[in-house]
Amino acid sequence: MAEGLDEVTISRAIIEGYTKELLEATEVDVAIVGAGPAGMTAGYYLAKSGVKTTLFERKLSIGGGIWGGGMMFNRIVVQAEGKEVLDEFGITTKEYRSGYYIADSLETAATLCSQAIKAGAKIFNLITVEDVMIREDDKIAGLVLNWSAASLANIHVDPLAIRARLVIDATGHDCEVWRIVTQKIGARSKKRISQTIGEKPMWAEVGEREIIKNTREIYPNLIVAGMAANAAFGSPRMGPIFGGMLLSGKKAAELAANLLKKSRGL
Ligand code: 48F
Repeated sequence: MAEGLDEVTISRAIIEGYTKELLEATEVDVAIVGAGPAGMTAGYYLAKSGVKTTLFERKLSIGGGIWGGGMMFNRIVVQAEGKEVLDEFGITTKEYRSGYYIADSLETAATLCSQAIKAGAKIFNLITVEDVMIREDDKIAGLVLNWSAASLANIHVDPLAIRARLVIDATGHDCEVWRIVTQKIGARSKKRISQTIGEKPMWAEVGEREIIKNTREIYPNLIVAGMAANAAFGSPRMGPIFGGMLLSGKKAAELAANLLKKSRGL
């Protein structure tokens, strides 16, 4: 048992450890907004392939909509393709019927997070992305961040900014990053911007199919993934089937890795 434990030393360890990582996060290859299933899956695959990747999550807990499963029954369902991604993470699945697999939502959220971090992705919780930086040629160049708690301060607290070569909007049903882009620069942009449409009513089969094609670079240097992709392109929500979220995160990572390679002339 250690003796003479000193609270100030503990505090310094936390402050130094955290700020070192936050400083590292001011220049990244890929910044992912939202640590739900799509964001964490994208973060895992990108970090695994050696891309410097950071996730910003507004809430205290990561995981987004996974924890609650379906109507707070903490189980999720995936189809065969989604199961392959869960297998890659080592998450247990049980076959329910042919083509339907059940997983524990707590194991899923915890393992996606743990594997993304072990692969090298950094996750910052309690930080809200409140704006984007746009530079030459109307391209996304970074993110504008604030402590989520700043909104409780009842005064304007100015944010800080980080540079990112690519941004992935994995903010779920509200597709917040894309919404910011359409609202703030839509009319003024040299690029053609379609307005955010919002998701259509629940239709699992169509939603799961369309999410893959909707996962794409929606604006220069901005990829939409997960439910944000379906909300941005007006496709259906799909309820507690999660394969699409995992596959969308995986596709976003592949797209991002290819775009980075292209921009480096590889
Ligand atoms: O909502 P969320 O889980 O999105 P997802 O990864 O998965 C959707 C499913 O959970 C479910 C579904 C399955 O069929 O439809 O809903 O697409 O995770 C999004 C995360 O982004 C965070 C939010 O707190 C959540 O954890 N987030 C949202 N806006 C911001 C943000 C923001 N502006 N800054 C930081 N984090």
